[in-house]
Amino acid sequence: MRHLIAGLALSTSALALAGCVDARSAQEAAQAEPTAADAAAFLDRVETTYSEVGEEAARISWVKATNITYDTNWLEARMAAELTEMAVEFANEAARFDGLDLPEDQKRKLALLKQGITLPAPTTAGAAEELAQITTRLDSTYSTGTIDFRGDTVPQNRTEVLMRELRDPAALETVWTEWRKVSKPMKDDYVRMVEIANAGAEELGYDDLGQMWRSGYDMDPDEFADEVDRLWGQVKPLYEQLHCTVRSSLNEAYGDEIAPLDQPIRADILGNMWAQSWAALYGDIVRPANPDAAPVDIQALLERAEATPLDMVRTAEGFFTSLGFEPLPETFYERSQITKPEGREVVCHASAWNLDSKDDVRIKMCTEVNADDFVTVHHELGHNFYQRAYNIQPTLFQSGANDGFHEAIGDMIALSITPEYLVQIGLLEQDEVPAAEGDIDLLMQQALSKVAFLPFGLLVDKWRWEVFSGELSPEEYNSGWWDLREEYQGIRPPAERPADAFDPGAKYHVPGNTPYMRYFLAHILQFQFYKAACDQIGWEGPLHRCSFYNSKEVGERLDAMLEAGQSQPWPDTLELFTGSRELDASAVLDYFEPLMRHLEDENEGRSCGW
Ligand code: X8Z
Ligand code: ZN
Repeated sequence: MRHLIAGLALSTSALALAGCVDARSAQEAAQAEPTAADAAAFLDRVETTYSEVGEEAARISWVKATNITYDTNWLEARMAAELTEMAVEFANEAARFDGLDLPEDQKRKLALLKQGITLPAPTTAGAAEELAQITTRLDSTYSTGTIDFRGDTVPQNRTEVLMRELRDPAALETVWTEWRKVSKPMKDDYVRMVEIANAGAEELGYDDLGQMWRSGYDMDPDEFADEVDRLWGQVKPLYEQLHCTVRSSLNEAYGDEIAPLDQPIRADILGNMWAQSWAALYGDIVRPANPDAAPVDIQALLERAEATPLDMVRTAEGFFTSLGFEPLPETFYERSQITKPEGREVVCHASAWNLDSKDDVRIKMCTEVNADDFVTVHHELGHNFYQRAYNIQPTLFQSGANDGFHEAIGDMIALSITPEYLVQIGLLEQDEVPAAEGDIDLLMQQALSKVAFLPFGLLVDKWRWEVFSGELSPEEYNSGWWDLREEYQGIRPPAERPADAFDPGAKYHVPGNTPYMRYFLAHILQFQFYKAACDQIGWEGPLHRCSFYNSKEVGERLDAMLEAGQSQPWPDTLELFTGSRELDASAVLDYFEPLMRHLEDENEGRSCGW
């Protein structure tokens, strides 16, 4: 799911038309001092153009993402180039109205035009085209990448399953290392891409692209950088406790050679290709504290119910409709890609789409029946319900309050997947609900996914910010990446990395150019939203036991937050739903409070840290 402006496309004919009109009016307008009426007319023209071309852009991207071929790559690259040129032209034109006394909504739209481009190109001839060819190539290289493993050719999405399920360190190291061979050839393209996009950002008045990305949060970009550090400071003690206990469990499972107690953890033994979620360790490596009251195994429940991927999506939709949201249109089910199709290359990384800014919403996933994907279908539908809610806004306000909000909605819903909720939807029997003594295990399971993610969510863009600012030279891209991985996550590669490796490229969002700080924010915000929803229903028990399934009151307030889209600064929207104007990780700490106490006890006497 891309940002509106970054995702818009243009057909040749539409471009010719828009280009003609743009050129003439820009010349005319440039001759006179712009007035408020000129600004209003300009914004009308931009919004009309974007809403017309947006649908075609989205359809081209959809066709490419669900069928990667030479031709669909070609079409997407051309579309992306045209769109970048157009967005840059609009951004430059928007600057002409700086200093005019305009209504708030118009000022906001003009500001959004200036900072809403993910990868700007400079106006130099050919730059947008070169940039688009590079980004299309990077994206396809990732999605069509395969590894050789035990005599098989394994596609990208199956490598993730191997990392989750294998327990032989040598095999894990092979899969992990092989997958990073796919990103090695991306390096030169990435270096060139950074040069072009930085030049584009500078033309638009930013120091570099990182500063431009940080400027999308209704606050000073430097303050935003401080803000994420402040949030990290709030949750870091919890992460350190989790790290300590998991390292100790790994040491018991694998011994001192593979998992020594005085070093960062080997990145390939954490159950995930990027060590961003450690949930796969729960059970056999991170053992239940109370085996008699162990938490429910979602995958086993889904299998017992013979649930298909489609059933999983319908269940997630059911949560939203229980809050009072309209059901998804039939076209959602006709047109979505729910499972990986045979016989063609697709982008498996999950995404949610808004094709026409009306009701043609879809997801694109390669869903498998497991607990991770059960959460991911909720995540993706969160995007779709957000998109549908803000379609009432003018085109330039059709986006999340900030990108962290967009990523947090479905996850906030998924936090409500409690044992009691599973009983309500018939996946679990009442007498199977684990006793309260099992809560530590339930929280451990959640922490392995949500708390383990936090430093990863933070560091991906810390790395990109350093790359964009030039603090890291191309020769230092990989070592700089591992410095951050060690500093924040406390992990290390299984063996020394080759000098020419480009390990950040092995994570989808780097070749895909999706900013990543949104996920860090979302991992804080989802708990803030969830706690607010639980307060709204008057929940008084432990936070992690709360489910707001069926609450029309929560639904109404959620809808109000979603409908606002990007029409006002995000603190206003946050206040609408939570009563607070600040990002705050204390809901994370509240949620995990019993686990934190348990971990502190368990880790007593251990030497934690790295
Ligand atoms: O990319 C995603 C979503 C699509 S927006 C599946 N996520 C991040 C990731 O997979 O790295 C969700 C959590 C973090
Ligand atoms: Zn998402």
